[in-house]
Amino acid sequence: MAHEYGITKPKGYNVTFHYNPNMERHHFGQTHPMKPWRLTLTKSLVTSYGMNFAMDNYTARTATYEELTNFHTNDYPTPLDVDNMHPDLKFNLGGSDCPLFEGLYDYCSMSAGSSLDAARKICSKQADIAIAWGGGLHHAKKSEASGFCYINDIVLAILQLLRVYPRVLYIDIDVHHGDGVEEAFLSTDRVMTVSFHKYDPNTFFPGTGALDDNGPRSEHNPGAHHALNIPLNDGITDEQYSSLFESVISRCVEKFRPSAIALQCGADSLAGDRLGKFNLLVEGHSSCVEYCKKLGIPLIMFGGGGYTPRNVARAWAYETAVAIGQDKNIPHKIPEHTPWRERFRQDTLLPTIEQILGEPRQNRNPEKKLRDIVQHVTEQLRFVSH
Ligand code: ZL4
Ligand code: CA
Ligand code: ZN
Repeated sequence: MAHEYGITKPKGYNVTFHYNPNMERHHFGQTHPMKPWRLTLTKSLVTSYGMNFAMDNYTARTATYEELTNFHTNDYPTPLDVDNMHPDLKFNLGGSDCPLFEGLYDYCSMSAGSSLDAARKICSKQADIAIAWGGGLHHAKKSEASGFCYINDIVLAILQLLRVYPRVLYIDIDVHHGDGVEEAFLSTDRVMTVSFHKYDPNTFFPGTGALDDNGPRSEHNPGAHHALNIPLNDGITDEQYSSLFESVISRCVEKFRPSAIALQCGADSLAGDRLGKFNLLVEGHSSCVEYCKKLGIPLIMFGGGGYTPRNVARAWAYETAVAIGQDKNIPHKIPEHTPWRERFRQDTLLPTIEQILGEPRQNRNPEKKLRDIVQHVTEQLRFVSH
């Protein structure tokens, strides 16, 4: 079974994979869209292709209370420990989006622990690319849960990176606005945040992230102009998305000169997602990872949203292959011995839009709108130089 597809370590760079097998045992509730077992499905594809032979694999630690409070307030993580009877109606805990469930505190500290481990491997230069699919929970605030997120593992990981790297570029391709990460770094010029998302303030969560929302623009705020938002409409295609991504990110890299990149790979931007509304295929989604990898800047990759588990697993497994430079080599037929293989519906790693949706969703993103976005970004970046 080992090396079945001839997968070996990449030459000249190192990839680390941070995973905690206990995370997926947690349940948000019967019909809640967030299914931690999508991580099992992802891991199952990664190992059945033999990708583990090309990376350093780590069982992620759980983050400590002290680590969690590097961003969150001291009184916030404790009520997450619902097993010790702390249920609390403050902090937006216990609603339908952020329910209190058995083992919640452990789940959160595993997610944060894997992202922190990944960040530390980047800091110590033991990894050029570090992967933490259990992280990416971008909505959590300092002392508030929001949108299925309780602890902001991304903010914690970026704070870790900032100990070593002068500037971090945060990129968020989840279909939702990365509001928690944006808010955490609004007042610093050491972190630039860029979120691509569906934007409709009246009907789509969280309703923030308009094009001209670039943070407080006071003279005394060094973080001014360092928050970028790319609001999109339903049905955007691979071609439009990846060309927009390259236009925006190339300009950010040129002006901001990041010393590390943190990429949130939320898979709810894929076609056929239970919550998302785009027409992206794994090819388009992963082209963003490929682009970031080619920049040759230390890269940390997080998971995030993704509510059709079989497609989440496809995307994150394929993006793991991109990270190790094996995406062109692995067969597109899902290996026969893959655990849970029957869950994938089709036996291909890269289904077509017709296989996923039948009929593609109507595209409501005119080219003119996308050009205006690039124009606005270019104008914002005139204020940025490092
Ligand atoms: C559900 O079926 O838009 C939660 C949430 C629970 C189980 C049964 C309860 C039924 C969809 C969503 C009532 C559900 C009512 N159950 C949910 C304004 C809302 C208030 C809550 O990918 N109702 C809130 C959050 C978003 C809202 C998206 C994305 C996270 C991420 C990173 C977070 N909240 C309206 C919805 C269900 C549920 C079915 C749901 N919640 C869909 N969208 C939301 O960016 C991980
Ligand atoms: Ca986003
Ligand atoms: Zn999302």
